[in-house]
Amino acid sequence: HFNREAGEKNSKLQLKKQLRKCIAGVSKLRNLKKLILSKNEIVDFPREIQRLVWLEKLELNQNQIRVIPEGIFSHLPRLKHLRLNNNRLGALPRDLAACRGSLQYLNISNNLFRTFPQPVLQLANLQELHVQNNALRQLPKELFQGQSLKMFRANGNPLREPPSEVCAGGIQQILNYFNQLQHGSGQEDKRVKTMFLGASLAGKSTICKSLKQRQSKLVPKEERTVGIEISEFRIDDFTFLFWDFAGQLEYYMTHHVFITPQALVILVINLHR
Ligand SMILES: Nc1nc2c(ncn2[C@@H]2O[C@H](COP(=O)(O)OP(=O)(O)OP(=O)(O)O)[C@@H](O)[C@H]2O)c(=O)[nH]1
Ligand SMILES: [Mg+2]
Repeated sequence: HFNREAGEKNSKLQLKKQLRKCIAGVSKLRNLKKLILSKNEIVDFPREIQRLVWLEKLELNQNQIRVIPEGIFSHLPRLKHLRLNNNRLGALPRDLAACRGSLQYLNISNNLFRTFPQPVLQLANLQELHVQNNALRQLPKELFQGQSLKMFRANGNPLREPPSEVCAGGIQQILNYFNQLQHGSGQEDKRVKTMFLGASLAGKSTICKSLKQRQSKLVPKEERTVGIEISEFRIDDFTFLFWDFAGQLEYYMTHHVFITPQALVILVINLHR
């Protein structure tokens, strides 16, 4: 039970592991600057919080919140510190952007985010961001292009873009990665290793040659491939590095050394057989 008098005296309210689901009346504490509601069993985001316009610090971590409705953060323009970690969130409301001038710390780790929440990109003064242990595959490069972010944690996500290995290196590594993609040394980034694999006499060299000459070009039976024949093939500014493997058994021994994961593989099969 909250009463108004109490609210005018106190600027901080901490209720950990004490309340179950309901904090009705908290908005009477008009002058509240810090509200800590960690480790409760809150399921529905307490809408009353929108009335606490002086709030600077809000902690709702370790609850069971799935959704934050629109229209809360637009009333909290002084919010500096927001902990939402260890909930069931998959998105953030658009009006979080209203905290763009104030919010410095945001923790949304240990939630269910599959895509990066776009409203975070609006937070121009964000210094510390925690997104660990979600289901993020991609991070937007805009996040790292601003000047404010000093500390970023993203471990425990199935990241591919940038790869987890890059993210582990920190903000500077991530920036370098994006910059390299953007200004990549032209040629180098547009080379595709292309491997022609298949049984002996399957028609590998025939397909390889036909692609290069842009017309069907049967390789005579006597012209068996020896080892690996490497050639180039250009389409616009892409260069395909063709690796035409010999199909004869005696060459199989060394092939695995050249078969690399980052490549386009064309498996040739003789359908006639
Ligand atoms: N009719 C027909 N013959 C083909 C075709 N593709 C390949 N051949 C013939 O099949 C034989 C083998 O073709 P290659 O392209 O040399 O096959 P490969 O797999 O490179 O052979 P190795 O390098 O020796 O393993 C040649 O006599 C080709 O002319 C096709 O699509 N149709
Ligand atoms: Mg061949």
